[in-house]
Amino acid sequence: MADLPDAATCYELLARMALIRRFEEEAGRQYQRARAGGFLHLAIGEEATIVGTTSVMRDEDFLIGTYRTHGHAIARGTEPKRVMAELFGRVDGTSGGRGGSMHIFDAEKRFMGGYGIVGGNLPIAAGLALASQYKGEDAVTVCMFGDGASNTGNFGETMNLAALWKLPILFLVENNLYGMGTSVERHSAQTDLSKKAEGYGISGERIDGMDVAEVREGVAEGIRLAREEQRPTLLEAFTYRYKGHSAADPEVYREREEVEEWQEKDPIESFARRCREADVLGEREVVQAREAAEETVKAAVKFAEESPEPALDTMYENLYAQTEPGGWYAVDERSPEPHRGEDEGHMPEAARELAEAGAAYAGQAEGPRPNPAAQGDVQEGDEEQVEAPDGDVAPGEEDKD
Ligand SMILES: Cc1ncc(C[n+]2csc(CCOP(=O)(O)OP(=O)(O)O)c2C)c(N)n1
Ligand SMILES: [Mg+2]
Repeated sequence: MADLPDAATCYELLARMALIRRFEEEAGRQYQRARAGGFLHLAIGEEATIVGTTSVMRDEDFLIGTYRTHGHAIARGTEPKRVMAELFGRVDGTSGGRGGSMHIFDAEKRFMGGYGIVGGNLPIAAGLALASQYKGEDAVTVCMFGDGASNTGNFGETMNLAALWKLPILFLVENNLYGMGTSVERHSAQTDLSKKAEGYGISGERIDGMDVAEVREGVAEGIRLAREEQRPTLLEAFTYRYKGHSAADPEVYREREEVEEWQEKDPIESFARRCREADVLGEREVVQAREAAEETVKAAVKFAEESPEPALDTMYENLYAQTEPGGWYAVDERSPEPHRGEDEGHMPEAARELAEAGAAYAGQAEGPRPNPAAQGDVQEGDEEQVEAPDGDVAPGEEDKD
């Protein structure tokens, strides 16, 4: 068992895990209240893997994750209120309210996202590490991804280049035993995921992802190898998500007892107990960590509620599209029937309505209008003309809560 660090570090680890837990519980609650939209993937149960990892990273190191990364950003130092505002789709969110839960991003804290494509963050991580190497900088990239992602082509391609180019990178697979509803035994021929990059010349190790002290130890060594010896490694952290894959998961693929078994190894409870038993922390500090988390999360919700929604006339800002917008993809998981915009066949029409409503709301004359993208790198004459609307209400006006 890994040694406990000093008392101040133990408090910081406990407080950070408690904050992330409380934040995610509240995010789930706000999602049920329809305050947070889109998808919502919670990492409740995985806090030790997240916090143990970030606690041994330097400020200049990069962290990149998946779509289950509210906690990763907070652990890296992003203000919880900005993460909550992002879930609420508000302008003060980490991505200006445009990204939502799956696209938390904070370049200042070197938290580089936030990706919805399984395995999509792996090549980007290699790019970050290559940039550091190229510029002669000391930074290490830590790339976290799921057990399911270890089956993607991106995994093999990235491991090959990382080993070949001796990139300063640490791969950490958060093995929570499932990719959506498919268990690791059913989705991966090699179930010892720490071995999965050996053929590419990257060795690995398995660690207990429910033990924050052990995660720190394993990750610190992996980072050292990356920084000092330019040796990428692959850590496999065993962890577990207590909640479903996303808010809509009926969880028919696992038994209640299995969840309860893992809850007995709860990373926060077990670490608090160990700290108390070793007399490193007292009961007062444990309570204080919880209360501080409660306060911060309450303030985060208030901040998110008070932050304005992005103005409709900014709808096309920061978008890259080569043609007229062809619709959007959204799945509202709160009820099973298709919602506005979710039926592919209706997409172009729904997108046009939305665009017209946005323009009307912004006080622009009815179409045709020049494509705003033409102000960017689109050549004159390339822009598509938008047809005039037959009257509409601004979206959101009909369904304000
Ligand atoms: C390329 C790609 N394929 C499929 C999906 C659909 N999908 C979303 S999450 C997920 C499971 C991924 O599981 P894992 O990598 O173990 O991460 P976890 O959700 O357990 O954190 C899948 C298949 C996707 N988003 N991207
Ligand atoms: Mg998984």
